Amino acid sequence: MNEIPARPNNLDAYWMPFSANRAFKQAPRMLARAEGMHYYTADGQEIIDGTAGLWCVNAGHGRREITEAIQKQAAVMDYAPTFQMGHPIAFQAAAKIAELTPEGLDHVFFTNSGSESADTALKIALAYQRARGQAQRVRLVGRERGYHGVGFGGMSVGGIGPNRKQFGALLPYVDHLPHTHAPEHNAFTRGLPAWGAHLADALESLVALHGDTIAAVMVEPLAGSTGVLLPPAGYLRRLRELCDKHGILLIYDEVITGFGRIGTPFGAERLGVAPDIMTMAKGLTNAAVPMGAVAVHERIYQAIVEGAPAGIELFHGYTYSGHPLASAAAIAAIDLHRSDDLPGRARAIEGYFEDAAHSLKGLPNVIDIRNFGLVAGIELQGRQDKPTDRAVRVFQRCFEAGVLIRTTGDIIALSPPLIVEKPHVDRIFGVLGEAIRAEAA
Ligand code: PXG
Repeated sequence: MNEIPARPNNLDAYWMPFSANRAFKQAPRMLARAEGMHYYTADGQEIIDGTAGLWCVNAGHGRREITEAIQKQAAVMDYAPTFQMGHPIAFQAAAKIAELTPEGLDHVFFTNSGSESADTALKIALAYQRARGQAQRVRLVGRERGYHGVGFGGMSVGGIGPNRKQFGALLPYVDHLPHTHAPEHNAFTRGLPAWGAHLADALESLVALHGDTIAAVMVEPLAGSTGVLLPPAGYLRRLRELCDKHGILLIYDEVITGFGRIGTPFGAERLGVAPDIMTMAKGLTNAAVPMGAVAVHERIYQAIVEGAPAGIELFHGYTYSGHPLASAAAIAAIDLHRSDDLPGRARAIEGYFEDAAHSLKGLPNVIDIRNFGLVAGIELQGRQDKPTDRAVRVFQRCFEAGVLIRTTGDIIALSPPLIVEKPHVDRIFGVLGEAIRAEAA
């Protein structure tokens, strides 16, 4: 068997995603191995994982139970179609997910990523409105700074300018709510900010403008990749009420908040407001095999499936929807989620994590710190001439010192695996604090 070299000598062929390819290929940073809370570089340097990969390795790296489930399934049946036929493990995985989702969200459509989950959720929302005789509801509403992946639906409903500007006209009939980030009112808040519930009322203005043509609103219950933007207390309740009042579906993108990240299986529970449709990915399989899913309320499934003439009810799906290896990984990951009580572990350490995050207050250029569950955002004052540069350099310093953090703009985001322990928290924030200080010197 050919061994894969830890340091490949041809870096040209791989066009890396969301990366500065030229800079990376000048000074590559290679991760070669992972276990528990750590990555290891090709040189054997230990790097503590402050971000659970990309918000996805919630149970920690290299969990034996998941690896073995994948190996076992690969030996039994590598692949089978799910169009007009089935295999038991996909049904088992769907049932496991449905046990974990909020009441009523009992039907699960499989995808392979968060992006596909976002687009699937939007398509289901449109199909539902049509099925219930509201075909005029063709508009989709997202939120500024929202991230729903990179498909045309998620990108259009998403609200991140740089992710959109290379790609032309995007989807028509899309509008956006204002984002909820208001440091002038909420800087250095611990937990949900008090100011800003009324920002949900912007949906009333959109209804005034567009009448009964809005099909769905999609938001992250807590926005992660755009720099940790928290929902103000009462905001989601208000959004829910307005959606109900106006016949609009509420979709939560739980790709980051799902599977224990904020102390309950899904964000909907901790935040106390349930959606009609929920997307997930990442922690679903602990990222060991790509998989996404969309959980849908009984009412929506019934309207689309029971309401259709005989034959295919929803003209949507992927070759790999319910892939056997991904299904095996999902079942094992959800079993671990329960047996390790990952949401409980996150809750048990979130206070310590919060204190550690806020201990960075007062360091040079730190203009805001915000946190919820095992998510923290530390916002730096960017350099006027070179936005993002300060955070990138802090990232590099941390990496060299053996701590993986994530940056977006001049915001640092932390989201460690939910198995994180106090000494890991001390180390992550200790190294980060030193890096912020050194960068100001
Ligand atoms: N929705 C949300 C809320 C996400 O955070 C996606 C959809 C898309 O998922 P896929 O699997 O298609 O990538 C995401 C992904 C970051 C970062 O640095 C965040 C994501 C992806 C990559 C980097 O914060 N989130």
